[in-house]
Amino acid sequence: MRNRFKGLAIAAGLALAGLGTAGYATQPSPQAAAAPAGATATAPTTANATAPAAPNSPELAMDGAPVMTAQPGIGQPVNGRFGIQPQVTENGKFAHWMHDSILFPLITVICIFVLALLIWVALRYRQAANPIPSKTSHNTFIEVVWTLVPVLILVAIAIPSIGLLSAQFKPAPAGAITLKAIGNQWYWSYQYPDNGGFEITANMLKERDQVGAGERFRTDADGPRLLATDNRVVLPVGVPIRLITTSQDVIHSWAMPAFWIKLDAVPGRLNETSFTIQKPGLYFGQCSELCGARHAFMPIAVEAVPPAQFAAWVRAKGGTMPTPGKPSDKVIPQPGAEGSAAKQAEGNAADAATGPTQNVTVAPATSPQGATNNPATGTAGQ
Ligand SMILES: [Cu+2]
Repeated sequence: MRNRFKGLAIAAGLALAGLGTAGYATQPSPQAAAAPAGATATAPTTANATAPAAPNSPELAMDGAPVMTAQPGIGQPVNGRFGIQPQVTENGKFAHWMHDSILFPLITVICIFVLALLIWVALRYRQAANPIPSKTSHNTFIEVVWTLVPVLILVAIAIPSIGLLSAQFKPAPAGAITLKAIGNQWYWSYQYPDNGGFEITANMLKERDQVGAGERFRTDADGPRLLATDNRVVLPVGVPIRLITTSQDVIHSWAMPAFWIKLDAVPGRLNETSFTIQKPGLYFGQCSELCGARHAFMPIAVEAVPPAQFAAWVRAKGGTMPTPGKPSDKVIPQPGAEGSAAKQAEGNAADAATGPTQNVTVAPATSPQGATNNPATGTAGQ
């Protein structure tokens, strides 16, 4: 009977999900053709599907394979392991310590204490062992204790907790590099407004048996299944990052467990936080706000590299590095606003014609988007 009910619930869920996708398919979205997973087998192979990866990218080796590969247990989940991923930001380290040293021991002690009380009461005061119950109804001392002790425990937790909360919303300091993450159904696109405003698109890499001939598929060098992306977000180590999120369609959430970051990406709105990555490495995260049929297939891969390598990557993408020491105080335009990335790009190109600025070509990264059928040059964030 329970199984039958479970079956019914699953069937109803699937039916609803089907209705949802049917609705999306009617929209004139560039994703519409790529949305159903099964469609990839029949999708026509576009001309750039077989194009080699950009050879001038410092992220890629000579054969086009990623230079940085995932380390076991770092920046990704591990089979059968409990707990929080190793943290590489200050807030993350503090939160990890708070979880392991305060919250978890406290929860364990309280649970064991309450369970022991319950067992003791059930055994000691059961009818057979205690035929004539006491009529005691008040005990001032015990009542004061069971009010005061929980209050003190909560205050002890609240002090570090509120500190962490405020640290998570601390604005980025001067000299921060801005990363603007834009959620799309169902992939992420990124803009680097402090670096010439170039844009990259990151799609999940499919498995070998899910792509057509000649299309790019995931290898172990790219990262774990469902977490590896075709283009990684590259960020410098030791430099404050201002993360700004927004969305093109529905609410997504940019979540990176190793950075202690989870920031909702809301259409028509900019959310902001900041962090500094302390260790080079490859870190994986996922969209963490239920955003539709392919919610589970829009991973995030961040490659944290030394600042010099970041600068090389920015130049390879056609971007520029901000003047050292100059605060990054650029006003980030709302999506669709007059000063959005494309408009700024025009401005930069005009500067290049007259000023000493170099490498201001803002041609978006051309990467083999054919494998995922997403547009290489989207209108994301416009
Ligand atoms: Cu999403």
